[in-house]
Amino acid sequence: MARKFFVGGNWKCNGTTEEVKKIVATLNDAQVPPQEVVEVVVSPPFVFLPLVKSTLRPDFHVAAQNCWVKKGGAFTGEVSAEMLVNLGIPWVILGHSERRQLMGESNEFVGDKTAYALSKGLKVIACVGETLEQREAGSTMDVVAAQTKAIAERISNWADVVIAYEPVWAIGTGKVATPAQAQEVHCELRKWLHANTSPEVAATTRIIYGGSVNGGNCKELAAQPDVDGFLVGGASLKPEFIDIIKSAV
Ligand code: G2H
Repeated sequence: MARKFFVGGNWKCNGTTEEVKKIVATLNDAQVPPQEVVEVVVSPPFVFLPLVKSTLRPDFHVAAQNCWVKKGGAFTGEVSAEMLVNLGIPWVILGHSERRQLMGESNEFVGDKTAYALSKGLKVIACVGETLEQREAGSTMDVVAAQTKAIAERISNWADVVIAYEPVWAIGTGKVATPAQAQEVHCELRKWLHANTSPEVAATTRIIYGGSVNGGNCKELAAQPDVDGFLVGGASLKPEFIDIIKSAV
């Protein structure tokens, strides 16, 4: 089964109401390949989710950037999976390196969050990736495998998971992985899924690349056989996000 190209826009902690309306207007006006060819999901900060959901074109979808690890309650400042479902938000990004590094989210915590979000009916963009020190120490695949294993041990429904490989050294730095570097890790990750989940999961799970993707480098990355799309940060706030969506074809 062919894997449908997936392009996510992670707006991170950016935007005002006016800026969000402008980005949505640009997306709504864009001529892009049909949703049968490319799945587009944008992820604004929590506070803008209802606005974006209610104004965004219907062929694009919305993701939250995080959610709480279990049912809501006395967890000040958190947003639960149930709340996202209640708002009609279909996707959530979990385990982004900024949360792993800045908020201390462990592999196990990200695995628990992924399992809980899936159990509530959310689809998950699960992020993995190594730091520069880990890459230089030759442990890229060990790190990525351990992050993926913590998820694999807790879930069985891979149909609602997209894995985002985001090398930490490439995030927001302008230092994009080369197409060969991305392909190498994506291919190894797919082999890991084959050995540790099932051949079907390995063949069908989308593995997307994130880290300084822009309108200029997306085509070559998209041409790699195991790169099934992108998670885009900085460039998803700009009109060049449209060019990145178009790299699907
Ligand atoms: C990686 C990416 C989006 P950027 O974090 O998740 O951000 O494209 O700005 O490197």
